Amino acid sequence: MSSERTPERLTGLEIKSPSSVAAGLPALRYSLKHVTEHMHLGEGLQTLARLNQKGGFDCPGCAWPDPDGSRAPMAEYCENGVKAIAEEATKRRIGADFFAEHAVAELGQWTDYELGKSGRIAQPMHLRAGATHYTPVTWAEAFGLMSDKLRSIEPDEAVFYTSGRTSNEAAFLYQLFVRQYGTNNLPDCSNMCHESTSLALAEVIGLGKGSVTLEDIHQADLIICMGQNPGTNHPRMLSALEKMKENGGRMISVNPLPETGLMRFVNPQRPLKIATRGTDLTDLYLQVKVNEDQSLLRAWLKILYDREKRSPGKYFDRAFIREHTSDYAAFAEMMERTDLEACIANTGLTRDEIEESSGLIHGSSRIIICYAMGLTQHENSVDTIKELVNLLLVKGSIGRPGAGICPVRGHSNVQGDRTMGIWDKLKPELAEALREHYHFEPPTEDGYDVVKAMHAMEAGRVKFFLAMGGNFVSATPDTELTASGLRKCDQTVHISTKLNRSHLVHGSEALILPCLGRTEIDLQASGEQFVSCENSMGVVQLSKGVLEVEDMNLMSECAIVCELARHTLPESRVPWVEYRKDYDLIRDAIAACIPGFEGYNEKVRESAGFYLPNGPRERHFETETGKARFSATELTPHRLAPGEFLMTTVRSHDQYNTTIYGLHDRYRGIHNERRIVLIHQDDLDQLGAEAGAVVDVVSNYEGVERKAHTFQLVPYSIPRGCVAMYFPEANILVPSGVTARGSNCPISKSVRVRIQLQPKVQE
Ligand SMILES: Nc1nc2c(c(=O)[nH]1)N[C@H]1C(S)=C(S)[C@@H](COP(=O)(O)OP(=O)(O)OC[C@H]3O[C@@H](n4cnc5c(=O)[nH]c(N)nc54)[C@H](O)[C@@H]3O)O[C@H]1N2
Ligand SMILES: Nc1nc2c(c(=O)[nH]1)N[C@H]1C(S)=C(S)[C@@H](COP(=O)(O)OP(=O)(O)OC[C@H]3O[C@@H](n4cnc5c(=O)[nH]c(N)nc54)[C@H](O)[C@@H]3O)O[C@H]1N2
Ligand SMILES: [Mo]
Repeated sequence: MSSERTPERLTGLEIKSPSSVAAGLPALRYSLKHVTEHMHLGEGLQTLARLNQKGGFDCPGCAWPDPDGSRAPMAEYCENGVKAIAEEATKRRIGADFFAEHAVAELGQWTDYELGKSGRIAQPMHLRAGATHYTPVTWAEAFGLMSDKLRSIEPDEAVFYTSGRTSNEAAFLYQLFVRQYGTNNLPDCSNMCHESTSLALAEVIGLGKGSVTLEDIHQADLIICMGQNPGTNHPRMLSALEKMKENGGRMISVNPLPETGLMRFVNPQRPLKIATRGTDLTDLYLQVKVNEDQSLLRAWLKILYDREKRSPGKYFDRAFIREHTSDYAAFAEMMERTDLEACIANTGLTRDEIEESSGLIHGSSRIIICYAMGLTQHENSVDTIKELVNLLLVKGSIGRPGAGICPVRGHSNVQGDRTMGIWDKLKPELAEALREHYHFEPPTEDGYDVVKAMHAMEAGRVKFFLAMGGNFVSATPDTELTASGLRKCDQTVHISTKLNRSHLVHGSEALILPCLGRTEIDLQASGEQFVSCENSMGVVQLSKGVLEVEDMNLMSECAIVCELARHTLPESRVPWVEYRKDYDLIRDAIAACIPGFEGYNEKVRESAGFYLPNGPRERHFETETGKARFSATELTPHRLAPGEFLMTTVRSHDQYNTTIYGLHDRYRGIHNERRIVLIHQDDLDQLGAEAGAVVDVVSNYEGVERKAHTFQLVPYSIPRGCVAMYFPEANILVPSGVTARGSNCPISKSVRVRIQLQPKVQE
């Protein structure tokens, strides 16, 4: 078995009933367990106390904002934020001895969970061409190896990936270096995440980001939460939803799975409330079929449109439409053609459910739509997101308090990295700024995004791959193709905190460069440094680590980029040495090159940080028409062949993307196993299988059969014809030739699959 596949061993599935309530005491208990597993309790608690506090560090978990935009004392933390910190602040170390003991091939047989648990990478490591083991290397040698390679190839033969934890400062330097080196090959995790959002929203509201603030969430009349599992992935969002409910707001949840976190919440930070049964969050739960959200939105719009026609001005906000929007005629024409019954049938929901929810929408004037991966990772995602905006536009529900669009971001600084210019495209404004400020001619041609990079590697067009964080082989679709591509590179390099599969699926030669994490003190020649991040609502705040790391030979991400640039581009006039010494100078450069960062150094030192400019929030839409744009797109419902299922991939409650904290998915009642397929009981019966049956899952796109071996069926509340599996185990099934139209995002949330029962093994 090759090392890119997660080992196909079963670990002992236990099925319990799903939880009926999120957070509360169990969450507190589990977070403490994670802390004590990795750290001494005292130190652990001290670290937690500094989390998201004034002068503290930005939680490396999700990108949800802090209350009131400030890192107030006793700011929020959550079970999964605590796990993220414990994972990073672990006292376990791996270095020369560990890598001498374990060959790369052996480590390839470890599960992701086992790899992650090994500890922090404590020194730079090198895998020589043909070697079986990583061996220690000095930092100077490592920079020499990389710069020699980079100087011997064409810039477009190098690829520079970024995950979303990288700070603004490091991201700005990184893209500056890569562009001065001569390429726009800057794929990032965003290409697999909210790329569809960035594209759709830029086109229709003039900014590829959300328009709401945390305060807006509290004030909304109605929140529609679609394709998102905040109880697990953005737990601090639940306290905002709790406030919205206390203020009399309502919530509709749209999700094929009944996610516990969306139903009821007991706030662990309001001990008095723990004693009570908590807050009911969702008023109406719509278990839509996988990827039929666009049909649901279209059905709502059709109902409202027809009624508006009968009673003009009663259902739509005519004044808003007149003053602030364009392209209404094309939208109206599409509505005329829309067949409501067909839309309803596509969703798998009942007419009553759709009527009731459209009633809630009609009765609300301040509406916010929150959404995440359940909407962005499909072929039609860009269109679905435009449909979300159509709904907000007819209601005039954008650019005023309590209303707007809220794409909930993933990685804690994924939005900031994009703001800093990490993108396979170079905006003309940034090109101009780089030219003016640094006196070089940046490349103007688009580079590779994630999927293009995978295909270029596979075609042998990439010689050098550098990852600023992340786990490329496991996070990307089409695992075997990615792995084969990585193996064709001359040199693969990872700037990482923890061991992962991408260190084991490598080019002829490989390097691991261990870096400081968010939680750690970053000491440079001019003293202690801090960095900054942008959260999901466009607030930029500083982040300063608190832990000392004297027992590891680490460098900061900023310092690594400066040294790599200095070695690779000796003639560069960028002050790399000074930037490394004093991050204030990096921020001055950002202020000079990126709009919205004027006075960065002063503003970021204010405890609440600062908001970046946001046009849609002010009803200022910088689109081609100068207004918010209606869209008219085609519906593309799924028509499955007999025996086919539409498979969506989800995160368990015990993982951070490809980092597996544990084997339990407590809220969903699935324990001790990740190799599972959630399936409707009737579909299970139809397959002639029982709960726990062992199966292989197969997908077939463009004539390529992809097979995931050895998964267990779990009967679950999910629409018929749909199944769910965990990311990253199921990535092997996700094609890379078929992607989201326009954004090229992998279709991780709607893959057509077949299920093959494995013959029963005699016991
Ligand atoms: N603890 C923790 N926190 C995280 C992460 C983590 O892995 N662990 N990851 C971070 C990152 S990078 C991201 S992007 C976010 C991800 O946050 P989410 O987007 O919440 O993550 P997913 O688990 O991918 O799940 C999406 C939800 O969409 C639903 N869904 C699946 N298919 C469909 C569909 O077709 N339609 C609809 N309406 N719903 C669907 C699933 O049932 C699930 O509830 O979280 C961030 N925060
Ligand atoms: N099937 C399927 N595939 C998906 C998704 C899905 O829902 N389904 N989701 C997609 C999404 S939304 C995303 S964002 C991507 C995630 O893709 P990535 O961002 O590439 O993956 P992660 O698992 O978050 O990366 C984890 C690694 O980052 C390193 N790391 C952690 N902290 C730091 C740090 O501070 N600095 C540095 N330099 N390294 C650090 C550690 O070594 C760790 O092993 O996956 C995508 N893939
Ligand atoms: Mo993400």
